[in-house]
Amino acid sequence: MSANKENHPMTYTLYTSAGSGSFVVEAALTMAGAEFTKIDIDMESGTHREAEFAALNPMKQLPALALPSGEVMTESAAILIYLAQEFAGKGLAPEAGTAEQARFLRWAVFISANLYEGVLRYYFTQRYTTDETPAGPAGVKAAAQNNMRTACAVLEADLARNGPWLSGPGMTLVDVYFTMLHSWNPGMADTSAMSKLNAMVEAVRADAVIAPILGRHGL
Ligand SMILES: N[C@@H](CCC(=O)N[C@@H](CS)C(=O)NCC(=O)O)C(=O)O
Repeated sequence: MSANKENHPMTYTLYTSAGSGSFVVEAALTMAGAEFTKIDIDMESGTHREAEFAALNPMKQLPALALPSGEVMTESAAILIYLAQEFAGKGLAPEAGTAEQARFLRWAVFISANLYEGVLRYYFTQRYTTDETPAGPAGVKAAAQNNMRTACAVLEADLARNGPWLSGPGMTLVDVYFTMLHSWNPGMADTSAMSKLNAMVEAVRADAVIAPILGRHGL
């Protein structure tokens, strides 16, 4: 499982588990046409919490991506931004220095900070409270959903102004990133109030490159 700078592979190595946040990194590498190998981490049996993986990502989370240099990157949004820069011109993100790229960067961090974080608060509620009464976790879940609904409303309003995609005239990684979060949807939004986001998600789902990766991840 190791990735070290002395003895590193010449390609990217993606530590992955079906249905996890590794989906969007796999999508990015595929869109880029990058060579990569995958190492399956069995999250159900807790392999991500074992010492060998924890040495790569002390947060014990996926995705993790070993670069050809041997450097290991974590944090899905940072990985997407890095790959977009490494594979400029492959349609992963708008061109650097444009208004569209500013929106791409904004939404990549926004989705990570608000939606990914909201999903984690929803599914791993017990980590976010020391209140062990039934109301403790229930309140954290409800607050997470409220926050995600607010974030979706912000994105929906932006699509109304600049759509049909979140950045640029075509699909980029932020649309794929949102689609992943949307597929985990723990009641993140009133779907009738997000028709533009829903249409964007349908378009991502119909994309010939992305559809089979979504299928492999069961998303
Ligand atoms: N901020 C991280 C969050 C990653 C994350 O929470 N990944 C989940 C899988 S989707 C995970 O590994 N969870 C296992 C755990 O926290 O125990 C990112 O954006 O990459």
